[in-house]
Amino acid sequence: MVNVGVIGCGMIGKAHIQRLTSNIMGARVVAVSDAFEESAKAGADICGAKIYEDPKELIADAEVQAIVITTPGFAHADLVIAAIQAGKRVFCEKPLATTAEDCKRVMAAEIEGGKHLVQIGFNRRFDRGYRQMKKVLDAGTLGEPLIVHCTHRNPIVADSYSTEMAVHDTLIHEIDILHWLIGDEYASAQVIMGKRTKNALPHLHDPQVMIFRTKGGITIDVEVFVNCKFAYDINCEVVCEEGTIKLSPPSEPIIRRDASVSTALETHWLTRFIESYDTEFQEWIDAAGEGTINGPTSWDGYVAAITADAFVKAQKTGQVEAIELDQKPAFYAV
Ligand code: ISE
Repeated sequence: MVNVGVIGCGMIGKAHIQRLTSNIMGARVVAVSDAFEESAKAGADICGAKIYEDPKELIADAEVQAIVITTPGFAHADLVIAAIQAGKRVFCEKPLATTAEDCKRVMAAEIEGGKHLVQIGFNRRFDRGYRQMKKVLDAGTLGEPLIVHCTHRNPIVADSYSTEMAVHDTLIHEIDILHWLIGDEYASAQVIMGKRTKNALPHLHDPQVMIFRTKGGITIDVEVFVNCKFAYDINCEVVCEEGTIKLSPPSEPIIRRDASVSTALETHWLTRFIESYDTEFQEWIDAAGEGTINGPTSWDGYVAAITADAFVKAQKTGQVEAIELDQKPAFYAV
């Protein structure tokens, strides 16, 4: 049994406490912490855990063997580093940190400790559909990938959602999944700010088309449209030299009625990716039991941060911006 401490009991934190308590084998949540007392209590109520006001005390608790961090992004880096220094495995929701410099601090601490302890919550890598696509692409039967077309549509977002969040909150998933899927590195970022929907608040430019070029010459376009109204609609198609492959969503029945055919679409990311979250946590707990990490690393968190910065710059300049990574440390080579 792996004893887990959860720092951050907001919406996603509570969902993870629930899943660790009810769906995941071999784990139990023994401690929780949140900046807001009520949220901490709500989290503790799900699993009967003790509450820490100070997250650093939770990290130091000898009973806590592994840590989940779901606080707002700005608090991640220091907590992850504290967990590394305590020699504990840590699952940090995306983003690893809000700046590339902070990601580097985390990597430096992890390398100094000499053990892979950090996994980033890029849950799409655990989605059945993306995994099936990767298997086929890796087998090479379709030839080399040439173009990737994606849509990332949310029906609606909170009033506080900003134009930059289209990168940091939304595109960030494609930023992580696509370099993993096609096995290439990003070279440049560009954003096309086209015609705006009437359904977004004036401070938010919506939709936007994000364009990547990879070092290997692949072109990727991602439509980010967060007030699309009709569904939570995630699509991804890779066009290769000898065929194409398209992400299949979790299946829903096909209904024929009144001379038409229909299939329900998802309306929320928590339900669209629910299975991937369960798989992600089960594999994290299984790997923790074996003393390993089997998912996106601090390096992937750093790649996401650098790439997101280039896209935010491109939103402002309207130009093609370079995505420049440091040399990958040998520690993260596998
Ligand atoms: C949210 O934070 C997510 O992670 C969702 O997957 C994404 O679709 C949404 O746009 C984000 O705000």
